[in-house]
Amino acid sequence: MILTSGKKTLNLNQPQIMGILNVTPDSFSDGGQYAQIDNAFKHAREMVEQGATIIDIGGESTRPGAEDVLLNEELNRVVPIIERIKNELDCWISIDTSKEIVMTEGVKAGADIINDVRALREEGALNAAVEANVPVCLMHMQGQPRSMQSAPDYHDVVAEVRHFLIERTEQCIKAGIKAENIIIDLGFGFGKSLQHNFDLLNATQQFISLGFPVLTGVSRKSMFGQLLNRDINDRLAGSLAGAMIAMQQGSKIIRVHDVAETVDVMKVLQQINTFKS
Ligand code: PT1
Repeated sequence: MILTSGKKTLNLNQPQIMGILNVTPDSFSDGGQYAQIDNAFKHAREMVEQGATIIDIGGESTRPGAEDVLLNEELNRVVPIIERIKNELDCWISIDTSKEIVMTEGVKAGADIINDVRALREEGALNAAVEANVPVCLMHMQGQPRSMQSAPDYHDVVAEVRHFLIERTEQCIKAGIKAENIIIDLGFGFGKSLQHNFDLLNATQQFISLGFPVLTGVSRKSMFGQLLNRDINDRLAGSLAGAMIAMQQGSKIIRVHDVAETVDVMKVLQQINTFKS
């Protein structure tokens, strides 16, 4: 299975590591805009050197409790760093946004993938993604970031998330997104309890069988905080175990903070597995 964006290709017969680059104001020093871009760029370069083949750039925090961010603020955060990475690094760039205009301007600036935690359900987003004609990641979320963790509720979490992703991929294909450009994501931590998250992780294979590449994002999330009683900077071992469980079932894109360590896990798995396409 090969993912294509413009002239670039990505081999999904083996897992690819997506490095997380947050460009929200609290993520980097406030030594002015140039210093922020420079710090973000150095972080991206380090992740590529460690083996990330995709850098996921997000200017809106979607962590539980996060507030919305204004359009111009988000654009000012993401466009300059996309341009710099496009010019100076050899990797794919993913733009993590739900906003139509950020999708369009992000792809214009050099993004190769649109990553939308709201699965193109915001006004204008689906149309922007069709026009952009690049791969898109469609994620499941119950509720909205600000309040999604207050009372996650499912009768059968695996069946319901699967049903959502089947319906949403069909709607997107009908609207003009190419089937070969669709990536799906179970949405760990997005309106899910501890048990919901682990039930989904254990059911990854049931999503692989839908025929779309599966992206897994569990890095440093509170599912490990709760299970292991670890704060955010002490969740590496849990996150690596989670990444391994996902990769073993066939997840092809792993979204992480800790690139070098996750690449090691991937290589260990590669040595005992020929990854299925
Ligand atoms: C994700 C993801 C994302 N996660 C995709 N994009 C975040 N495709 C941002 C917690 O429980 O999984 N897939 N973009 C970050 N969001 C969260 C959510 C961070 C929950 C932390 C938690 O701690």
